[in-house]
This record gives sequence, structure tokens and C-alpha cells, in this order.
Amino acid sequence: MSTLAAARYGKDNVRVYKVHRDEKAGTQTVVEMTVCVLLEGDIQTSYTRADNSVVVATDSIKNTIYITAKQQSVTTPEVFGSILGTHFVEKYSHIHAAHVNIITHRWVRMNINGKPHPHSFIKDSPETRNVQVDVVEGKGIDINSSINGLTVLKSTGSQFHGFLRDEFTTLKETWDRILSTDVTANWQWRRFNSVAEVKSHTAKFDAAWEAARNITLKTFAEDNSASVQATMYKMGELILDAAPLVETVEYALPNNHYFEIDLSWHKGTKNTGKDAEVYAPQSNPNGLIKCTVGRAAQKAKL
Ligand code: AZA
Repeated sequence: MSTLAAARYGKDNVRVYKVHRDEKAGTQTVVEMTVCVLLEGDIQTSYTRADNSVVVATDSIKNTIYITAKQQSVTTPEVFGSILGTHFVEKYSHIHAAHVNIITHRWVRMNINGKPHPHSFIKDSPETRNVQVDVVEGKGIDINSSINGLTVLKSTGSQFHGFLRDEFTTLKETWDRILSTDVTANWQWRRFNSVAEVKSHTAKFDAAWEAARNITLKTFAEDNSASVQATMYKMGELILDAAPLVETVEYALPNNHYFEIDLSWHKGTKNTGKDAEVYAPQSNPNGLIKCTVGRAAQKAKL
């Protein structure tokens, strides 16, 4: 005997572009997103008895994403995701949860001759702003916002010493090293009761994203880092201070290593320690450091 233990389905990788034309100012603004919507509810029989009567076709889900993008603002993604997810739960009595993931791609307005161009944009990095919105009937709306793929490097101002040494240790202590990482940072909002409540906080979502990004960059640059662990914790603390509705901040930082190269074999060339200039960037293996920073009395989840 078997049973359907869990099920959700929907449309993934729905690519959506929306332009906003400000006729008065003569400027246009664009948003490009990749959207995933997965539904849960009384859909078991579609798996166990080939009963398609309970299936909102994934094609209809895709159409709903387009229509909602036409009818509603897609900024902020937190509000758009809440409207979209709530639609499915309210429209179909047998759908009890909608899980919406939105990846917003980076299109930054070009500066031409020192002036912001009215309708031209550059993708200056693979960085994305993502949201995961979970709308659960009778419970509310959970929103997790994130920065992904923000790659940073500092050529000094990072140390790593005093770590545990035993018979497995070969790593040398360092008081001056290169530090580079691809930032994944996400922050979990306290639960919202309704779309109206999410909408009432619209401005806070952009503000939190901007604060999280600025804090990440400023702390990375300015902290004389004792370790990835110590620096990321400072970032998390500062984001919690900046965004009172945020309950937890989570970072996942790979340590993208740059190894010194001993070039003494070539005419005694000095290229280690204070003479190091040419390094070998490493693809793998890499350190991976994670943490969740919560308000006092909250437990970390890893
Ligand atoms: N944290 C660091 O910042 N650097 C490291 C580690 C670590 O845990 N391990 N090796 N190098």
C-alpha cells in the first residue's frame, strides 16, 4: 500500500517583462522576472485516480501570472507575489496554499553623457533580487526576500588566525588575505495576515532590500575581517536593526579562495607573503559559511 505523502504543482520559469511608460517625464522603467507558482490543496485524486477535474492547468497558472502582471504593479515583488498567491487561494476553494517564487533580474538605467538615459538599461551583474511568498489559507502570508549572486572581493583587510590546530591542520595563519564571496542573503518577514496588510508595508520592502545590500557592501568593505563568520554576523545584526519587521537574516557565503603562488623556482622570484602579487583563483573546493541571525530568544536554523 502506498499513499501520497505530499504534492504541489504549478508553472516554473515563467519569464515576464513589464515596461512602465511615464509619458510626462518621458522615461520608461523596466522589470524582468522569472516566476514560479506551485499550488497545494485537495489535489490528491489527480495523482491517485487520474482525476483531472481538480487540476488548474499549469498553462492557466502561467496565463494568470501574465494577467496579474498586466493588472497590478510588479514592484515590489513582495506585494506582487502576495497578490498573485492570494488569487489562487481565494479563486479556487480546493486550493489551500500557493507558493510563489520571483527572481527579479538586474536592469540598471544607463548613464549616457553623464545623464540617466530615459529608456536604456544595462545588466551590470548576474545579481538578482528574489522573493519567496507562501500564502496559506487560514494562516497568512510568509515572505522571504533575498539578494543572490552579489560577488565581492577585497584585496586586503581580512585575516584568519587563531583557529583550531591539530594533526589535520596544514592551513597557515594569515593577518592579511584576499577575501571574496558570492553573497546570498535572505531575510524573513514576520507573518502578514492579508494582502492589504502586505500592501500597507510596501515601502518597507524596497527599503529593506536597499539597506541589506548597502549593509552587506559597507560591512564587507570596512570590517577588518577576523573571519567570514564574524563579518557575516555583523551584517545580520545591522539588517535586523534597520528592518524592524524582519525576524531573521540568513547568510550563505562561499569563501572563494585565492592562493599564493611560490615563484621562487624562476630566478628566485619573490611572490609570497608581503611580496605576493600574482595569485591563483580557485574554483573548488571552497569554504561555505552559513548563519541565521535572529532577535534574542530566537533559535538559529541551519
Ligand atoms: N572561516 C574563514 O573566514 N576562513 C577560513 C575558514 C573559516 O572557517 N576555514 N578556512 N579558512
